[in-house]
Amino acid sequence: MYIDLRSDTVTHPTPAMRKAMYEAEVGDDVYGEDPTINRLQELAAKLTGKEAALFVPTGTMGNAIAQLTHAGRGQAVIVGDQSHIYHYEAGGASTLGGSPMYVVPTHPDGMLDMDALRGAIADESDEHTAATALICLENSHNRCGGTVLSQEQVAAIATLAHTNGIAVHMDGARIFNAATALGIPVRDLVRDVDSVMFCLSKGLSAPVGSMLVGSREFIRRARRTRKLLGGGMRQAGVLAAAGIVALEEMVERLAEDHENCERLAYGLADLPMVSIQTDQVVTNILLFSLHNADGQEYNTNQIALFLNKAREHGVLLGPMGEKNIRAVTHHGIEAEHIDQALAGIQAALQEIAHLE
Ligand code: TLP
Repeated sequence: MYIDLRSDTVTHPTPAMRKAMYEAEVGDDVYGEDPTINRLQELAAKLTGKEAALFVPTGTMGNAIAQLTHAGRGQAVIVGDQSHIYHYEAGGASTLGGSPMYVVPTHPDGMLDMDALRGAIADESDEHTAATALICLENSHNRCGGTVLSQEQVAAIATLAHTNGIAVHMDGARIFNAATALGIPVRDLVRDVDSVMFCLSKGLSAPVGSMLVGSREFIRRARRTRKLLGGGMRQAGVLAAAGIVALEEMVERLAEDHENCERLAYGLADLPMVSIQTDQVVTNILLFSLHNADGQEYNTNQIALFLNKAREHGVLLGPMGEKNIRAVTHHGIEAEHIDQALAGIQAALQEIAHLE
């Protein structure tokens, strides 16, 4: 059996979720008549302190709905150069919505560069530029290694945006991880943004689904955008039932994933050939890179070789960007699995060092 650290998306529904799914009361959600979906949406709105919520099939669709709803055709969306929205969502805002994406640098902690952000904001006055309608943030930040933006950092961006009449959307796929790491309620962390997408199907272990939250008026319009994208589901209460269990039972245990991730980070830091910034590891994601005895960093091909070796030793990891390897802890991964994973990674490293 593999120790699968490729992502927290690999988690399976818990027995409590399967039971809730089996027993779920359902109705046609396009008519707004699925009582289980309605309950999940109310719960999501309450937890995030927003007026309303919408159940959507995936995080990618949730982010696309937000961008298309906030920004009309020809209106610009500003995103970070390391963001999931920019790298891994097939350019949704631009390809589907006709919104140009303006890309600003991301700092190692996941924060957008404020000077670049100020420079990227455009208004209607110049006919050459697309006026900015939306700024997107990510918290926790995937490609930065699960780093967390504080409430103050979010507020700084939101103030700049709102002063300029621009909305803010947070890709909070792992917002409960971020809030857990900060030790504050999610609603405080998302207080200043206009909309948030968060995933039920990552660390929270539901099989499917994400939530989009915001004002009542925003969610009313987002429902139409969801329809446009083909995301209006019918008796999806069977899925929402697992989402309710995810929010009620799976949030508190995220701290365990963070402890295990830290344990992995310190174990990796002790291995020769591994470069890792342990102080950057604050949630359930870590990044590391590899170098040979001369200190030369491994390239993409060498990393692919290592990932295969690690697999042979029972550990599944994934590449992230050109030179990083990502590990993600999640439900089902216990401290003893971390120790086994470290042994497997060490063995894989020894074997590739011999190949050089
Ligand atoms: N991330 C996946 C991969 O796509 C990389 C993962 O394994 O981490 N926002 C963020 C920050 C994400 O990390 C992800 C998924 C999404 C959005 C998209 O969610 P889904 O997969 O539900 O479309």
